[in-house]
Amino acid sequence: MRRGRFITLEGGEGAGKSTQLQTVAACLTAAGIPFLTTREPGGTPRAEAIRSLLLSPGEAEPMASETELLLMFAARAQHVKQRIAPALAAGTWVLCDRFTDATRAYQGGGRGLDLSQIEALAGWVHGDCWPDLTLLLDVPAVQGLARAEKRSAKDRIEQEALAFFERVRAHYLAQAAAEPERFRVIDAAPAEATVTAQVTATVEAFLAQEGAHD
Ligand code: Z5A
Repeated sequence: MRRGRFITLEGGEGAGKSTQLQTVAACLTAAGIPFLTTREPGGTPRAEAIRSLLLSPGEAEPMASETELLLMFAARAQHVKQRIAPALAAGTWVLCDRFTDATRAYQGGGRGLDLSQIEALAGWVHGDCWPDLTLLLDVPAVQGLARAEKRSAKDRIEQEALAFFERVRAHYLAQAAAEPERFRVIDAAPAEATVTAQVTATVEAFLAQEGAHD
């Protein structure tokens, strides 16, 4: 049984990850590849409960950055063990909206937490279970925030200042530059149809590289 491939979508607020996840799904369906779609934080009932805790806004008690980091990894531990690793082992491809690169960008780049501690947690929680392909949807923070604001009320993290999201973006781009074999940077600023065309071409190239077409 050939292990499934693990594909993630990353990017700042309103970059279009949820929208483009459907594009990737359509490519896999057309190629006859069995896959599941999921998201982080979340992806299982317990991990979704942790997501609610992480994203529910304000209240009287602020959330410490360390608490936020550990909850992201608590949700991820559950998600990897219950859903991602079994699917990959069974030959099913996994298409996930965010993964540990988001922790590096938000808790490392955005919050300024120690990156070596994030790497240690990643090693403990998911070992060598890393994505095979990561699509980084890159959009200026101010443009992405405007899209997200139009769509829904702000969650706890979305209430951060613009400078936070600019640090997140810079960190994502640095990660992509450091791991060019895994990352593909997609210009997510143009209209949706243009972004969809870029994503389709990128996924098609990956499928060809993997010999994954029927
Ligand atoms: N987080 C973290 O801090 N650490 C971690 O380890 C993880 C996550 C895993 C929840 O993530 C939060 O958790 C998130 C990061 C943090 N922070 N916040 N804040 P999420 O992925 O569930 O939430 P999100 O980043 O806020 O996603 P989003 O705002 O839903 O963005 P999106 O999925 O990238 O965008 P979208 O829903 O596809 O599109 C947003 C709107 O723009 C929508 O109305 C679309 O129709 C529109 N859109 C999409 N593409 C375009 C184009 N090209 N042009 C114009 N309009 C467009």
